[in-house]
Amino acid sequence: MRFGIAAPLLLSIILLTGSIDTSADLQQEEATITVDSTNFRFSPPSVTISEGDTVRFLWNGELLPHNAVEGGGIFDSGEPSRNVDYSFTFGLGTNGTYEYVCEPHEDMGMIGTIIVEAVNATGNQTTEEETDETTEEKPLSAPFLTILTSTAMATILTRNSQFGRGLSDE
Ligand SMILES: [Cu+2]
Repeated sequence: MRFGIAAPLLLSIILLTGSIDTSADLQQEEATITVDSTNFRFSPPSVTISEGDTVRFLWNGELLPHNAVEGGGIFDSGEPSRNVDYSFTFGLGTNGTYEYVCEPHEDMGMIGTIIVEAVNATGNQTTEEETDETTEEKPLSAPFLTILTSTAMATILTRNSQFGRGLSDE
């Protein structure tokens, strides 16, 4: 009995986690940008990401204070600092090319580029289909139970009448 319940449960867990993993891969990737050993360059100087992805400016114990400020004001890591951990997520509809600078070192060429590519939101459709399949399976058990119950009732009724007839015959 336990196995009979455990098997479908395991299957649905595998299906669920499988779909979660796929959507996570599609929607959330992170590109980390640091400062290279010259102290005046972002590394990598150019990244290509997709809508929904995050850029993370991350450096620790740098010789000089840096920041990352997008030209159009889309993002701004704040005051230049030797230690920065600043993340920015590019939402849907933000596809395009973005240039950002390190304000204290812009003149030295500390400029970076982020290319955001458009994404078609197809990842959600598989999740909806899987939900439909699960709900479709449930109504099947109701008619089956009705048939089973009426068959049992008919058998009992037939036996009772036969037994009754048998009694009266003797
Ligand atoms: Cu800098």
